[in-house]
Amino acid sequence: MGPNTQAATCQTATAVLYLAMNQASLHIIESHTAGEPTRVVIDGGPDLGNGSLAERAQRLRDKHAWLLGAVCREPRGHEAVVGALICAPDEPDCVCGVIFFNNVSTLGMCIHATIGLTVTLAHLRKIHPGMHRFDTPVGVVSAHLRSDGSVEVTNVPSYRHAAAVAVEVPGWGTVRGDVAWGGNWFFLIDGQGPPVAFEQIGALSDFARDVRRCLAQQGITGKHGADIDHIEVFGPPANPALADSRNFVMCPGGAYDRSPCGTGTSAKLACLHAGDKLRSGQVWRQAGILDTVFEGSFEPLPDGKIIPRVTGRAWVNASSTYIFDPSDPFRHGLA
Ligand code: PYC
Repeated sequence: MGPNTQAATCQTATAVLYLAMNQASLHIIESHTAGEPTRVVIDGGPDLGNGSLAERAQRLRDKHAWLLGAVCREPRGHEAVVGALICAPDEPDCVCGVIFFNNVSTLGMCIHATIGLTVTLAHLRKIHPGMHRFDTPVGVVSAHLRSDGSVEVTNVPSYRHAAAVAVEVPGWGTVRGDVAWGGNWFFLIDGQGPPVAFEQIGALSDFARDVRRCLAQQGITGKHGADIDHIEVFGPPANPALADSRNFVMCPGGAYDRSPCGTGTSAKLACLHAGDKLRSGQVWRQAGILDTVFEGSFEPLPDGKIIPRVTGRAWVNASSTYIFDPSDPFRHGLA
């Protein structure tokens, strides 16, 4: 047997051994959108059956929560990662259905991950520049992949639910914010709390977690008692020539959004519209805590809601096969 044949036999034996040890494997394409990571599950994810995307998201939470830990928790992942599980759409004319998830639960919508999903599908040559519809648990969204690589996402109808709501936060006193829907529930605070600056991430995180806890304790919710699980704090931009505002967004799993948060930008657009501070078609440049920028604009609806459009860019940066060794106690992530 020559050295090449020996090496090939050894590789086959290793592959057979891994197959015997593995419960399953996942194929993931990774990207980041303005600094915020997305991991799209291309192959090997759980079969969630039929029904609406909202029903299937419930099934993911109830029966297949291991996926959240495997993708979005240490030692393989980390808490800033958002996962995207591709599935069959329930609505017509969609490229696919998608369920977004983080380290603790599923998300209604996620714009940075929709941009990540779009460039991922383009990287795989499944889609080309043009308009593409995706079915999500909160409704159909569309993504316009432009030939320069940027992606404009048209989000679900968004609206301000309540303005200048007061919440008592120990150490901070009365904090006022708007409650708005942008595909997730947000509490938007302007000009209170620590300065919105990169060096203040620790203090901003503590402040945002305190606000979220106090909102829940004081019974302040979104529509129909929905949990307000994203806190968004606004301050002036570092460079007014490049952005209109800078935000800090605390996500439900305790990680801050590295991007300007597309659903948070949608909620902001809804509040600007409700306060008569931005006209239809006017562009709002929302910087995030890393000073990367999403551009937003909106179309008003007769009922006072808006259809937000948010544009950003994502870059594919890895393709991975996850291995699930049954003897690995952390193959599904740290608890
Ligand atoms: O871009 O919509 C967004 C988002 C939500 C949570 C993290 N990013």
